[in-house]
Amino acid sequence: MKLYMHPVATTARPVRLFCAESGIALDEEVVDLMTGAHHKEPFASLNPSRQVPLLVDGDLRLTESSAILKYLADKHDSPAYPKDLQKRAKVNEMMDWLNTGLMRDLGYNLVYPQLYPHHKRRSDEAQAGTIAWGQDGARKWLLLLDQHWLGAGQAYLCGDKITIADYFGACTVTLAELIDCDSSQFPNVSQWLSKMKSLKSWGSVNQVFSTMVAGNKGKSFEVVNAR
Ligand SMILES: N[C@@H](CCC(=O)N[C@@H](CS)C(=O)NCC(=O)O)C(=O)O
Repeated sequence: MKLYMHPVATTARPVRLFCAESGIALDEEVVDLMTGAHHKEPFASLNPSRQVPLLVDGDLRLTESSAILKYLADKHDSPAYPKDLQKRAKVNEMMDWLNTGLMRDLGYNLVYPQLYPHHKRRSDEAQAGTIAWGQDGARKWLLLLDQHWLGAGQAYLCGDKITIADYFGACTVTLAELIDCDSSQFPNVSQWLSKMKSLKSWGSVNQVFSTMVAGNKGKSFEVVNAR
């Protein structure tokens, strides 16, 4: 199995983390997003959406990090994607919530427009409006994550056991670190993230990401504030 990825990519990190933690062997190939390798052949034909991650398993070509996690968990019979219909539905719910809510506002409207030139809006007014929208949305989703999803005192997003939603969610939430956000203002999120960061593979999988976080510390960003 081959995973086309970039080590900083929010959508590739959960797949790599889950595989590392589960002992799933992956042949990894870096697609250098910084030099535009995803717009060039051979990658552009392999994934016409020109995004990572892409998993190739025999004749199967699979995009979408959420779908890749579910496929790999099923293929390897992982307890991190429960077979029980209702437990599985809750994991799916959580992953959709993260992907369509938090990721949209935190990633596409707040972090990416501030970090990546091709996500920057065309005018200062559009840029400021996008960022303000992202700040409001990200605050709303992070408060919900803190007080609703994790607020019941459970250890992980879907109960007392780690699931693929946690791998997915931890990599989405830590995106905020790239713009120097302080997660301690969301205490339940912070506690859960500490658990995720204590996984034995967290450090190695997130090495390049952590270097980028450290390099952005102290720079001036519009951040998320709980109030
Ligand atoms: N919905 C997709 C999104 C994939 C995605 O946004 N990938 C980013 C990296 S995190 C990418 O490849 N971006 C290329 C670009 O911005 O040009 C997934 O979850 O896999």
